[in-house]
Amino acid sequence: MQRYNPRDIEPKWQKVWQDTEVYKVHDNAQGQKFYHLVEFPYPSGAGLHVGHCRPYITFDVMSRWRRMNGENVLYPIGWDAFGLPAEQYAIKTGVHPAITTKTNIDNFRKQAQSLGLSFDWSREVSTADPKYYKWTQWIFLQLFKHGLAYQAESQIWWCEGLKSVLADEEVIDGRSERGDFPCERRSLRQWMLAITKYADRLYDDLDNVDYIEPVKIQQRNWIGRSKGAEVDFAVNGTDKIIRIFTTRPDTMYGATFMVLAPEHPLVKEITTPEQRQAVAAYVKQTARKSDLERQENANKEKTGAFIGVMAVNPATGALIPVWIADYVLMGYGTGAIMAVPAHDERDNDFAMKFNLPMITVVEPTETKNTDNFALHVGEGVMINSGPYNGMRSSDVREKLVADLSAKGVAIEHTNYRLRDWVFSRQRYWGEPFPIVWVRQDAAKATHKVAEWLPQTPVTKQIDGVTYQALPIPASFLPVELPDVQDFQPKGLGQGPLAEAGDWVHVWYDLTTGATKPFTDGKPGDTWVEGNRETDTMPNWAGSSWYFLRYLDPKNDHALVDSDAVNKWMPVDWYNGGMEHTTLHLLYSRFWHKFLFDIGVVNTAEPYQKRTSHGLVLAEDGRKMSKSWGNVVDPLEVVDSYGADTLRLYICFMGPFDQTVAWSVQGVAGCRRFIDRLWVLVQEFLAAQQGSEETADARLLRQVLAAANKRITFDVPRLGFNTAVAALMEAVNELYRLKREIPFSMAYTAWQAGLLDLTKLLTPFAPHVSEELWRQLGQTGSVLEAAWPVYDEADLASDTMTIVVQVNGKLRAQFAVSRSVTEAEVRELAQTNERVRPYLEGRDIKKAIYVPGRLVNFVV
Ligand code: ANZ
Repeated sequence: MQRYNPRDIEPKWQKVWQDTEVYKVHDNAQGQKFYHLVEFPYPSGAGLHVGHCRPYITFDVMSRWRRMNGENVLYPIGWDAFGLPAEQYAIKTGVHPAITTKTNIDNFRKQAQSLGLSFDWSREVSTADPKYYKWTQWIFLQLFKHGLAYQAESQIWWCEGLKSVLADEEVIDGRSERGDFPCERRSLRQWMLAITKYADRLYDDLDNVDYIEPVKIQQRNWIGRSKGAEVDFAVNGTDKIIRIFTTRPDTMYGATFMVLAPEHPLVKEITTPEQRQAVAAYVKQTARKSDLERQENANKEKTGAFIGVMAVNPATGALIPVWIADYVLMGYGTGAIMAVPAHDERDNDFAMKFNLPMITVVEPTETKNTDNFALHVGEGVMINSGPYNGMRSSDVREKLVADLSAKGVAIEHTNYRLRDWVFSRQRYWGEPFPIVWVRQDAAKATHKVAEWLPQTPVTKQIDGVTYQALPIPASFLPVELPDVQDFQPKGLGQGPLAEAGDWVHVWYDLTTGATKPFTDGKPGDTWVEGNRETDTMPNWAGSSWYFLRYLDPKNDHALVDSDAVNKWMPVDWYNGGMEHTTLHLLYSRFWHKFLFDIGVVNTAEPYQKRTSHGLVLAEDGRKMSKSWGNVVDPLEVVDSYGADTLRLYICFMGPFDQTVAWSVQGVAGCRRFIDRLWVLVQEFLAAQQGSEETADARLLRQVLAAANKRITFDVPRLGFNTAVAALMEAVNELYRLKREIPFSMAYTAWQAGLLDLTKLLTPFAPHVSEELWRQLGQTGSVLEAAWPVYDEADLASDTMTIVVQVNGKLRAQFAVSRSVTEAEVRELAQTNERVRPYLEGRDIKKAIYVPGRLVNFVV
């Protein structure tokens, strides 16, 4: 008997599939389109790991299953190839990031192919390829032209360890998401993208997509839309105004003090001389804390400092003291609040700690909570609120704002937690900006250049001179990354590109946007001296639109052809990590909406459905980590057990969305299953076809129909584990049945059954399926076979299995409809050809019938 040897089978079929281009997806192929997207990997030096395998394999299973069901499925892959590690490696070793990236990509591709993933490799994209980033730059150019890319000096995260600016989303608990270095707030001039202009649409359109709820919740919280009002408080004895944001203007009469964020610009101006020292000490103390720490501290003991001045409550005219405290964040609202200690918990803690007055203005309508009647955070009826007494707090909210607006001191305001996206990095390995800085007094752009200019010029000042950002028009893209000798960032505000003198210092043509090296000498009248932007884009740029490039990866004239967009968009199902919810997922929704607005795409949302897979932990239940030596290398599993075993195990390991620990036993179990199935088919192949096929094959059909039904239900619902369990059960059943229905007596039925089984197995274990398929005499590829159709009737429970014994010994078994009579069952049992030989020529003394189960002939 031929043994199962994945080491022979798998490379053999992988080569055949590659040569015959089975995975190539054609836009015009028959069938309903389905776009399955998985997050493309960063091609690190470490190669593919188990974390990649879970989504890639399970969605490969689903893609294959859909194809067998007649759908035209796009399941592409590419490389998120810009980023820090390649650059850090270059700093250490001097090897150019382009070289390491290429080596890593080649390695990843080979590894992915060895898992039997059905990616259409002809659509592969790499974000670091100039042919690709040409279009990333083109999108930036469009954002620039539409006024959505601008420069601003803002409080941003500076990471000394990475020598780079980071976006809020890239800093967790005050440390960099990559590298885990401490970060601090600095004021720096940066490129910004106006994602906040899309805040409402990003928020509201979540109603129109099918994302798992935690993703929607996290995005809504991140956008953090809250409706309220801004109210102006005059600083007593000065002409200064403190503007606050509140969601509870109804509690105005209870505002007994004010709190500014320690870094609020007014603090320096209005602090009284006596308080200056204490205030400066407090400001210094809070500067080191991240916003998150400060928010967490919100539950701990309050700290703060009085700045020596009083403000006027515009509703009551009362003078109230002004404090600073770290629980008020500069980055939210206006960075200042009116404190209402009777109705806000943090203000309440603060008032208790510093002995500040408290006035109750909202009385709960239900029975009073006597334990802590001083603090009531909900709604109720107004008291101590002048003309508003007796009204409901929810009604007062609008009325009070309207009344204060009439006096010019309040305005309705919706606040967002979302900030504009800090879009520049002081790094080498990223997309250059298609921007040249030119002295503003010389920047009289016309023609082609004028077409790409925003309404409001983007400018910056250096040593008292104003420079304007001028675009490199689309026809000159890409702006390729120049070679540099030294990849080391140059410290605050300067990336390695700043050292690429010839590349940076150019002549710029104000009519066409063409550039020439400055050393060439002035080319003509319309040319002016300029310096290229030397920051690069963050690694989130290329991934914000990659799913569009798969549709038309070689197009040199457009980002993507509109026919391809019409054919494939939106992505029907996107799976990826929860950690990308407020980074990549939000960024790409923003870019897509912008591309929708400028007519590049036809849908307001890029992804119709979003799911997320659970983590895979090491066997010891901990995270896989090199330092613990518990990392599972998927390729070692392929090497010792085969890719099909790995695939089955990844599906079988547990519910898709739950964290599971790796189990070597589980892997071995999956391999045993394939071995058993293999042996079953080999036994069948060794059997002879009988002269008569008399056995009732109904039970055989029932086993396959049951498995089919289960898999068909489970796979599109992410029930990969239960789908594999159904296959395992089916094989167990077939082993049982082969004793009752010998191959020779139901040869055709077994053949059909095993072919069906092979097809059911194909999405999960394509290599062994293909091998068995051919062994069973088929010519085409099982990958292109249609998913088997089963007959509901075969499943129906209106059948029962009758066991036939002769003198207590099992002689046959058959299925009959439940509606048959006892006499009919006896008749069928007696004439069954496996029973007949034992009855012929003998006297039947008795025939015992156990209804629905058994007939025993006593002879
Ligand atoms: C007075 C008040 C009374 C408030 C009351 C709440 C309850 P959300 O819903 O998250 O938007 N706030 C405003 N700006 C702040 C800042 N920069 N740092 C810390 N807290 C700030 O929260 C809005 C509420 O958070 C605002 O409404 C303000 O406190 C506080 F019974 O104003 B409230």
